[in-house]
Amino acid sequence: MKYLVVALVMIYSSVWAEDYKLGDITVIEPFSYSTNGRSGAGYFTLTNDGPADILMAVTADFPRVMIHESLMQDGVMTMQHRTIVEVPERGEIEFGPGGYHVMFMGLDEGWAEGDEIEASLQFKNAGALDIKFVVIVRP
Ligand SMILES: [Cu+2]
Repeated sequence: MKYLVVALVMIYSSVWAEDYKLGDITVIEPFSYSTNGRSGAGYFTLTNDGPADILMAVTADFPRVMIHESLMQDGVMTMQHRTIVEVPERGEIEFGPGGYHVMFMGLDEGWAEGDEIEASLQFKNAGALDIKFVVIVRP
């Protein structure tokens, strides 16, 4: 029974999530939450098995795409624009709710579960990595 559960979990996670690799950099399971609004956010875990690199930009087919970091300031959650994100040598960066995220602005229509949002991560050393954020329902 235990093995069946493990197998089902593995099948489930492989349906919506994919990893993307470029040299020493791996972007794990990029995802977004469904939205009816004019903006959406993208999340992933990024690991680096090599020397330090810099995430210089994220590009996608929306009017504005930025890297943001959510921070608590005087008890209020604010979003700050980050022009770059340093990727430490043999390190890991978490893009997730309440922290770093890719902000997509000026959406024509919302995102629904199962949509795939194409984007490209531009690294200073590694180059460009095309990924897809899979849209899931906010838990
Ligand atoms: Cu933001």
